[in-house]
Amino acid sequence: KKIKLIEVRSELGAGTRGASMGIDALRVACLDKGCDYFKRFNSISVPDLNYTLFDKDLFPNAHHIDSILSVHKNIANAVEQTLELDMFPLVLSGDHSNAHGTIAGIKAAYPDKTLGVIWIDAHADIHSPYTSPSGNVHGMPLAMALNLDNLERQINDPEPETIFFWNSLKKLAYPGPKMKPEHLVYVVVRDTEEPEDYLMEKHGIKNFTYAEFTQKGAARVAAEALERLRDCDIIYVSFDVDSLDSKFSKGTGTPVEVGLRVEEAQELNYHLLQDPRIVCYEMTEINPTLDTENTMAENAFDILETATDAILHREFNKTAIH
Ligand code: DIR
Ligand code: MN
Ligand code: MN
Ligand code: MN
Repeated sequence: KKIKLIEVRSELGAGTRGASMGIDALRVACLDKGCDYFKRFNSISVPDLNYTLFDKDLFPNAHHIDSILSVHKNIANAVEQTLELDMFPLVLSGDHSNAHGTIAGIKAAYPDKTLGVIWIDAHADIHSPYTSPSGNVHGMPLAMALNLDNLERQINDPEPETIFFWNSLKKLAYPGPKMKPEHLVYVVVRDTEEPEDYLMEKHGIKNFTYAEFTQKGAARVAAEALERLRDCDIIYVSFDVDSLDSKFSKGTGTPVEVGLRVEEAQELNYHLLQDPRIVCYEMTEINPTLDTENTMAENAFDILETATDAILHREFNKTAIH
């Protein structure tokens, strides 16, 4: 199976500007390391709408949610089309709200398959406009995919326009929930708000904490995460670079202490991506404007190369066996 790079520069969901340059920072890191990575794969760029950034106050409980709906439609189309061409969509994206567009595209390509998601992140990203303390949509993609408003923990009263776009996003590409809470697995989530804790507890969503990760090791965590998704036909892995410890992720909008080392992230991604059910991978939230030496993108690029090797190696194994 061939990999296709899908470049999504939208940073509309982030609270800090600059993640739209993350892909270019990865390209610079690649050149500086003398790699030919970006010459090896076809790539397409999904149009973004960052020029609407001046509208920030229009939707205080979900900034830019109007433009984000358009961006997600574009992402979903690109991902769906790539899967239908029997290629592997490897999404490089600005901010993590884009992951919902990716999930919508996967569901559009495989409406009858059961989708599992492995979310490697410092954050749970399961807010809605009703519960978000920041109004930043990169904290909401999983609630869109799961169709969760979490009104039990409502703290905001979004305007009708916000609710209109929110409901449109939840319905994008598929009329109901695109996945079930029991088919979501978190890795190293460690910076959550109370409404998110409530949902994680209510639905029994598994989070492999960093303490559990260091105790069990990457291989066992990967095996256990995949085993939890045993009922799933297809799996999507979403890698937010702030899953890394803040020592290695200065160039991201919301760095958090006590997270993965670069080598640990490589090992985790390598083991996960051995599973042939994984149909799509995403890396997100690289913001080179916060990073003077481009260290964030260099670390992320090392992880991207390992993840890519795992996808290619897995396909090689499959061909070798059959
Ligand atoms: C926080 C931060 N939970 C929010 N979320 C981030 O604003 O909703 N997600 N940074 O990646
Ligand atoms: Mn995230
Ligand atoms: Mn995060
Ligand atoms: Mn099940």
